Amino acid sequence: MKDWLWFSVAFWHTFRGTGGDPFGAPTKSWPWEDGTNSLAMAKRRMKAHFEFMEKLGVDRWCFHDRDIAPDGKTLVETNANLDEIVELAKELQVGTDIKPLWGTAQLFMHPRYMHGAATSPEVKVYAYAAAQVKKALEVTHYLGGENYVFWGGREGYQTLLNTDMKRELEHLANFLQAAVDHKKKIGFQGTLLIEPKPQEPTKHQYDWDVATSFSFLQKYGLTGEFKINVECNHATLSGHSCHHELETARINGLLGNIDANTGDPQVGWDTDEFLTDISEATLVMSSVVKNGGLAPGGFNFDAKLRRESTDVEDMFIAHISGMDTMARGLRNVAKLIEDGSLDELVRKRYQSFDSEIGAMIEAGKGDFETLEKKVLEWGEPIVPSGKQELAEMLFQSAL
Ligand code: XLS
Ligand code: NI
Ligand code: NI
Repeated sequence: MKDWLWFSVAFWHTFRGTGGDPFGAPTKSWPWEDGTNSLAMAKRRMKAHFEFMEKLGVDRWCFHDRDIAPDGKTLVETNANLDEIVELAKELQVGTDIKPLWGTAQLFMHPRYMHGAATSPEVKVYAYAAAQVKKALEVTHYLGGENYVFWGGREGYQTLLNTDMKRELEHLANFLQAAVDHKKKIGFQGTLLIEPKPQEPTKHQYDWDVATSFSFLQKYGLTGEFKINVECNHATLSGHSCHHELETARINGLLGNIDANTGDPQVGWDTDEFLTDISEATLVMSSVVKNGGLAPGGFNFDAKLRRESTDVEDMFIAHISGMDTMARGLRNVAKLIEDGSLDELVRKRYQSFDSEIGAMIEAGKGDFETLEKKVLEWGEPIVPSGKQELAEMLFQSAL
């Protein structure tokens, strides 16, 4: 199980989540917090984070540059703060197997990014974002991180009336290409990942879903340099199931990482809940197994405690429950594979394409004239049952 399930703690939710929401004040008061955003506090928090990971037995973590260290007054000061915390994290990693699953730059919180980062109409903001990603790539590399994620947050628009979509997409593509170049320059071997999300906070984001992101990568010649980080809650927001997004990524050779969380279909917001649904986890794990695993990616718990969960113990319960759910999903997939009935049902459903004509079509040689002749010879096709209820029954009985 350990080979299949690489778990990661998301620093921003677990150590910077306050329990606040648009209508309510923060609810958490962790014993190590002093209510400031000082460098000393950032250090104490990082130590608490490592203690948490060690107690939990998880050896991967994910972070944004700005969650782990406070902003300074200038970029120089901000980078110096970051260096201090990264140095501490590096020391805390010594003698453990702990390292980042991925790092990323937070390009959405600061007011300078109100129009976007790489898609901002302001060239100075584009440059600032570049400088920030440069540094974030370097520290991820320094900490032995295995991947680097791009999730823009504000790379989209509220209305096209004031937006030049073509220019923004081209800027974004150039930005990502420059990130690839810098990655190679510093010798970072990790995978670069794009994390699709349809909207929120902007009305429309350019990386709407896996298929949209894939066509963007293709159009700008970036395939081969990027994989996809599928977040289940983002799938919900784009009107897809997580399974659909995972399969779309997988069959295109793009499945690199999973932000293992879940949303609420009745809330319509990235609620980032821990995934505890065994059926959902089984579908997720079936894609992972078909993908031959995710390495060097894994499962990042991009999930937060509910506002009402305020005990330190709840941090443990949430992560343990998230891990157990994925593990049970994996077990169920093993059961389904060993039983073989579901695979057999799918195989049978397409077996007419194993015929001579079917093979011809699959080889791209099914010309319309030949097929018309066949129809005249065969007559009206007799179409067999799709066996959907049987498929659902086989799936459910493995849970
Ligand atoms: C937000 C995203 C974010 C990314 C990292 O919705 O999920 O948390 O994973 O920037
Ligand atoms: Ni995410
Ligand atoms: Ni999200």
